[in-house]
Amino acid sequence: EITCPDQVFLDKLDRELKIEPKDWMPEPYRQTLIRQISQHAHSEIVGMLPEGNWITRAPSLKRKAILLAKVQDEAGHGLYLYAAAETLGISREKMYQQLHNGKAKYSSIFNYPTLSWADIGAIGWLVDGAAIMNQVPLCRNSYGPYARAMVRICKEESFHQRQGFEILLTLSRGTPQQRAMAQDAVNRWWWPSMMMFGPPDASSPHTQQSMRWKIKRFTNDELRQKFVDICAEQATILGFSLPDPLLKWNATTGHFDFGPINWDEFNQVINGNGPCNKERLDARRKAWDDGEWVREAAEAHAAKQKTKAAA
Ligand code: FAQ
Repeated sequence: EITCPDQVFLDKLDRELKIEPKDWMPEPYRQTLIRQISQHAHSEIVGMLPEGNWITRAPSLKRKAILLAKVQDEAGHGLYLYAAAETLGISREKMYQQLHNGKAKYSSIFNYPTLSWADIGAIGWLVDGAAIMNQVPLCRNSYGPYARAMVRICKEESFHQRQGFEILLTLSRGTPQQRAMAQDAVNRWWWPSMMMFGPPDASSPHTQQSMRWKIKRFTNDELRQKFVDICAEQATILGFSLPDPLLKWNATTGHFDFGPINWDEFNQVINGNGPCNKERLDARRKAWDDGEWVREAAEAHAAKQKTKAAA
């Protein structure tokens, strides 16, 4: 009996088995994964820049060591994810090229500036909080190498979220100036964090198919709602308000209602016109150019080793 490869593929999805690199898979499934995993990797790498901005100015040696470790974790996440994308047949050079020439996206959130130390707390609490909400279900996505990479990433991400919450809690118990600085950071990061989940389901071109392929387990709007519900409660513990006059508990739905999101701003940012898009891409391109001599030296060394081994 001959079974079609697409039947084997669909049967695996049905039975919650993982698709592995050497398995047959439909070309659009492969392309969707390459798109999503590479953009996710780029987000981790570009995401090092806004926080990197505060490493030299962290308020104590302990805060500096923690932030340094967090930013290094993000480099690691980028590397696991690039490695997972490579198993789908795309080279790392090609992915970097797509980032540098603006073809591949990275998360909109990293195009906003970090203006004060409190932004490091707000990023940890809200940006890492949103990242975890989106990434925990990705541990169960249907592509094996991506799902396995996400398990470790999520463990580290939850440490990141807690360190952000703790920075804000400390500031909330501080002087009036410190409380004001933290409230200002929360005000600026709230709406951009809501946009991290992507466009509303009704205007998301990829959600339906990705749900069918079990790449996505929840829709953008479902995850956004879970995020609002958790943050609304945590904000009370922190003693900060969220900048949304329409945020309100709804006993009928069992969720918090929230006000309209500025999708115009989101579209501007993902089309390259956010406050820091140019600065972020320039920094990545410069890092690539400055690293040229390292790549050349590594290749020369590898070639020499190969000649030696052959001799
Ligand atoms: N920014 O149809 P959909 C982190 C694009 S966390 C930019 O909904 P999809 C940790 C989307 O790519 C951040 N672009 O698409 C960290 C598509 O464009 P395309 C990274 C966005 O893929 C914390 C178009 O809009 N996390 O880095 C955004 O089904 C702190 C249509 O959208 C991930 O990448 C956006 N916010 O759903 C690091 C998670 N939203 O490709 C440092 C994995 C949408 O057709 C510091 N990715 N777009 O040109 C995903 O779960 C999904 O790709 C979504 C988008 C949910 C982001």
